[in-house]
Amino acid sequence: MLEHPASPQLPRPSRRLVLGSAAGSALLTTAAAVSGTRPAAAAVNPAYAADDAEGRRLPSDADAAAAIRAEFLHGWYGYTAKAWGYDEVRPLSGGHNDFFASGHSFGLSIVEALDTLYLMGCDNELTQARDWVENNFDPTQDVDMHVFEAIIRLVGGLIAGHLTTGSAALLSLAQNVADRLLPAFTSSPTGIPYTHVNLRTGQVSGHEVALAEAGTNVMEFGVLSQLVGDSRYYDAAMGCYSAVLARRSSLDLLGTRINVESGRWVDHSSTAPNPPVDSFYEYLWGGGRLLGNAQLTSWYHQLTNAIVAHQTDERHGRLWFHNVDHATGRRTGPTHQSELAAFYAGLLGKGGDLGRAASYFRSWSAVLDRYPVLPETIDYSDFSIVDQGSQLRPEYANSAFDLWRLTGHTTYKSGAWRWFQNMRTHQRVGGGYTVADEVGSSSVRLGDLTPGYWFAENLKYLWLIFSHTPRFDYTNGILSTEGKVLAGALAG
Ligand code: DMJ
Repeated sequence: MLEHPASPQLPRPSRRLVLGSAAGSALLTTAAAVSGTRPAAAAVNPAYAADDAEGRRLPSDADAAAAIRAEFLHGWYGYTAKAWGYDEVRPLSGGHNDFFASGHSFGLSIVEALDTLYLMGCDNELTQARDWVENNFDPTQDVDMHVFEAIIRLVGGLIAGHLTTGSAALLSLAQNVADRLLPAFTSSPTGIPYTHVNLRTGQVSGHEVALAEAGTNVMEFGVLSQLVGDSRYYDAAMGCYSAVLARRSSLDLLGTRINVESGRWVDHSSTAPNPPVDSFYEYLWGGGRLLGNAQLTSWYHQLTNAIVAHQTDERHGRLWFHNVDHATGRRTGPTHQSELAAFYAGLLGKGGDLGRAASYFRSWSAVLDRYPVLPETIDYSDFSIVDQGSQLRPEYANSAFDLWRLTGHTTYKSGAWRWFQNMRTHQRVGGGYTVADEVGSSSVRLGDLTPGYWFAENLKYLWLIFSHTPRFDYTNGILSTEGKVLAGALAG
């Protein structure tokens, strides 16, 4: 059983630049005090234009980047025209959606877009977005807030906004939200957070939490602790990880859902890398690298070795992961894989297993061969669709970016471009981009929502692959699970 590190060292930023930016503000770079290996920067050739390994023609990087930026702005203007100040736009009807709680808005899409606008050099749009957040974002609303979503989207978005604009007000808002979320951790007997906390009253609720919801916070809270010089956020996150790791099985596997008061597993299956446990593992690696925390890195490798040993499932030469009972290693559940698990190719690569990373990426590329866009859930035994929606998700592009950055291989650039073209062909509408309600073999039936994460993730990964922007440190830059740049924003 692992102990909580007695008094975790609060890591400090190793580099902090204050530079003028085109947006008329200062810019801070928090390069991590990183120990351990760094991925090599991918080979950069801005004039690249070639056939990929499958013989598909790629545009030049400059042409691809211009197309990607244009599509981001198409979505952005769709949101600003119809839903400005609301959480999310419904691009077909022109309506809007409250993401966190009905009747309450946090301008989620604006917060999600801040650092993307910066990286893409959309400086006028960034000024407008920053002004809205500084003057209108209200963290005091009487809302039972989903702690996980609030941390990755709002705290992370505000921090990334601060790091790319230098706005002290954005950092102050990030701390304000984090302070209101802290009771979820501090009133828990185990240190594993409740799922919800009321932003106004601090009242907590939701005592059975999924792993990703419990442990996707150390990157945002660690950086926040560094920036404001207050270790409470980092300590809360580390307390949760220690409590969860102490409950791993003798096989080094974790369950899926845990009671935060009793500390007992309520769902004993290890469902990695699927939701709702996915980003728990991502943050062990990401927190280790961003914060120079060797304990997190060690836990990442320990748990990943167990997942690989007990859950890999090779079918028709393709790599997948099946669920097992975390205590016995016995197989549970059907051969289903969520699209959200596609992020795991990139994580495996970042963790050093480039062979399995490439293999798992190929598995998802094969699904993309079959369908116009990736369905939410498939049965990997025959590629049939289990959940026919497609929520405009970024995970395949996330892995393409990670693996391109690690290896420079054209196959990842090519995969990203194909994925972009498919999204543009099938999910673009006059008012932006939208989810699909049903994916068929050659067509999709559209829904009516641009999820907030689309502004944070989908086109950011693509832009970083093709643009070679000087505003991002390709060697040391680190993104959160929500695509927020938490280290490596550079003056443009
Ligand atoms: C995003 O909110 C984050 O990437 C999260 O970790 C899970 N996936 C969604 C988008 O699909």
